[in-house]
Amino acid sequence: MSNTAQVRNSPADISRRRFIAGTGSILGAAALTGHASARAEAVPAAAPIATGSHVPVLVIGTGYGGSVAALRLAQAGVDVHMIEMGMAWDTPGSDGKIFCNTREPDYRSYWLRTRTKAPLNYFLGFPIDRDIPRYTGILDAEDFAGITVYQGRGVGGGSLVNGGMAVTPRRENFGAVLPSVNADEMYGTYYPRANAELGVGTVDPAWFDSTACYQYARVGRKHAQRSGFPFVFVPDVYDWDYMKQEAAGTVTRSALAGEILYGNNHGKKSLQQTYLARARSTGRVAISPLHKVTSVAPATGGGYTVVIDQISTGGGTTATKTVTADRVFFAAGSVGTSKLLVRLKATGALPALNDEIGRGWGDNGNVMCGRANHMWDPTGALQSAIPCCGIDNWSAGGAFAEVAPLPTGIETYASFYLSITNNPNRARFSWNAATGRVDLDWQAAWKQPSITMAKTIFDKINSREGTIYRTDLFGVYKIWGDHLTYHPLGGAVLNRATDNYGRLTGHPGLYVIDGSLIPGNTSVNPFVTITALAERNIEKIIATDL
Ligand code: FAE
Repeated sequence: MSNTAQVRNSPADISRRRFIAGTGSILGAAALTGHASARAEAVPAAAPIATGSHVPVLVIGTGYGGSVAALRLAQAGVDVHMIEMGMAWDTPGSDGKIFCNTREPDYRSYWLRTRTKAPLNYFLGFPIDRDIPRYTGILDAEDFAGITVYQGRGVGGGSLVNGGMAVTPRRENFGAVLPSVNADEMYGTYYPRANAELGVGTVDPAWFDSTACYQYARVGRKHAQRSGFPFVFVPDVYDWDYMKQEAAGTVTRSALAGEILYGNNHGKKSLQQTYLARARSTGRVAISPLHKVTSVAPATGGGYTVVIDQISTGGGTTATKTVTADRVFFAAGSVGTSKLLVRLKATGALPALNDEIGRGWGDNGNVMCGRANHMWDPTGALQSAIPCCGIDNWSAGGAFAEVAPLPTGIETYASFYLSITNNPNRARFSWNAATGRVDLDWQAAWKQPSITMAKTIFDKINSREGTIYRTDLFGVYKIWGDHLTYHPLGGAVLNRATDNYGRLTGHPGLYVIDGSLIPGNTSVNPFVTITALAERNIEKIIATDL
């Protein structure tokens, strides 16, 4: 039930109505004037893989797991070829920029869609999606029956589109995150290694207290603390010194210009700047963008035959290549790896995979909501798109809420949150022979536990502050953003579908090394755990298998 009816004449309601009157026309106009930008063809990176070639190691995907594997294997003297279905994202478009802005999504924004599918798809009750040319854009909004799963597409995977929030789970929660993994090793060695390689840092608290661009976060802190919730700063891979210069007006703005979801042109240390740069500098790592793996099967004489479609920026197949590899690492992300393995098992290409393949998938309990503040609590027209803090109510209420930005460029009086919750529901991927697709049996109603957990925070804050939920951000009178996840996890769970280091059962030389190893929830944002687990597993694999 919404609080709106109970507090209809509250100051918050008045401030909201004034805000709507003042800004509705601006946003309405923005929503209605969507236009299609000219297309820019991608320039492929040097030497894409050739049909008939043989490689010692082939890595499917260039996100966190794949990048860790490539760097460490190359440092151990092994040649690696990485196959990436998305673009290289190293060439500016006609506007001189590699990535487009959240306020003006163009052909670069979405993966093979003709209309944007913004996670926050309404404002003031108006839909804000717009038509775009179909193109191999950076953000995939992949629809399953009960949920839309957002994923990064391109060299760098999710690091290209994510908020960079680099969070190590609290140690007391780790046993539930990865039950078969030694916590001492993770917290003593692999989490520190991952954080160092990713370039993780925390906002300067003194600057946080004074800068206009985090007023929204300070309002979030005030409200959390007044309701008795622990407030925490959250580390990030964004370059905090660069952000200070953005605020001072001495460099080109990125986080302070609303860039995030469709890529950051400056400031963000994506995998292209960290693991992948170091991997490439070994001279042993090659990457083929706009190449999609469609099959992996045992080759006669040992190793694996890998079939790869080369695709155009319109999504069509321009060539089909067959290569062989001694070893193959599945690093296509939770959804990508699960879909491949489920199909390859069901169609007989990898018959010895076990029945755990496709199981144990979770959404990391993601749910979003907004609150309408009083007029004396403005959240600021200038908002850094990089979140830097959260409300930790995990142990008491099962929710960890990021204080998230709404970087619209205008004052909204809104507080916005992405909550990670301890949702127990797990879904399964399965092969649908009739459609030739892999289905996921997640049900929309399975988000209810997440809403209940998030409400342990926001009902209390609303009650304390005399405020209400926003109802205009996810539809017409809809409070909860419960139709999506940014954090797919599971589908090839560690120590079930694989051994305790990611080796797939039944097929020696095949490994999983991405978010599909994690059984559905990390209690915080997942990429540091994905990276640290990959560091742990590849160390063991190099020591014992190669
Ligand atoms: P991922 O990074 O998804 O990489 C997989 C790669 O494989 C992709 O580049 C795919 O294009 C590619 N691929 C897939 N199938 C194929 C195929 N058949 N052939 C060739 N290539 C293929 O996997 N996490 C955080 O910790 N903090 C955040 O602040 C945060 N914010 C997020 C915001 C958004 C909008 C999104 C979408 C995600 C966010 N995440 C965040 C989640 C995080 O990015 C995600 O957990 C990791 O990227 C997953 O890493 P993987 O290595 O599993």
